[in-house]
Amino acid sequence: MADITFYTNPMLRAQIVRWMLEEVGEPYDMVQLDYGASMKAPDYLAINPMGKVPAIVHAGKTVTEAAAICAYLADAFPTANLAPPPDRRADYYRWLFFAAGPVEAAVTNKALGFVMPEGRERMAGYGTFDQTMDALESAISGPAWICGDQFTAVDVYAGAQVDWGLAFGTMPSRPAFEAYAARLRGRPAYQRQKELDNALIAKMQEGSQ
Ligand SMILES: N[C@@H](CCC(=O)N[C@@H](CS)C(=O)NCC(=O)O)C(=O)O
Repeated sequence: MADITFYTNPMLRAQIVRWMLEEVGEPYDMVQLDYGASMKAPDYLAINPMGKVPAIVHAGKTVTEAAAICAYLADAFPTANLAPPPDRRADYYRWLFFAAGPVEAAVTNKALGFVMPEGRERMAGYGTFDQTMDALESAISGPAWICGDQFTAVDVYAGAQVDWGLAFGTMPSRPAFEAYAARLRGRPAYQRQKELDNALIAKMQEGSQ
């Protein structure tokens, strides 16, 4: 039995954590849940009271929230080199929290058709969708990664949002987003994640026919 248990359904946000686990390179056990019964069953609600995936249990500790899991794994396995040293984490924290808060809210609200009441942008942490996209673009426009030359957990989390946003048309196709996504898609861990999750999705779809 591995030290990490990964709770997933391969369709959506849990893919972010699978990618992070593949970047870390430690063994993990996987528990696949369905959106109906098992994700809302008492056993799993004891792990994540939201009844949502992803979650991990590592060495007896539970972590939920994809961004928190990415940051946690980077710290728990420092030899993977997926977090900057503590005194050089300004960009790392800044954009990790920006992606988990404003970006997530702006993209979800837009995809769901929520229209900001006129003049209420100041009340929303993300201001407007366009402002949020402009700020995100400023973070990912360098030649390499958000923290400079070092690829880190923030590239997995924010990067997954850009990758999915472009794939599903929920983010604008700007040249900087496309170039960043192309760099991410070249990573072996990204490719392993896609292979593993796509195989699970194909199996689920076979089962439902
Ligand atoms: N804020 C959570 C969101 C997790 C989330 O919304 N997961 C969705 C899948 S993408 C889910 O499990 N939905 C099932 C449900 O709500 O029943 C995170 O970032 O981990």
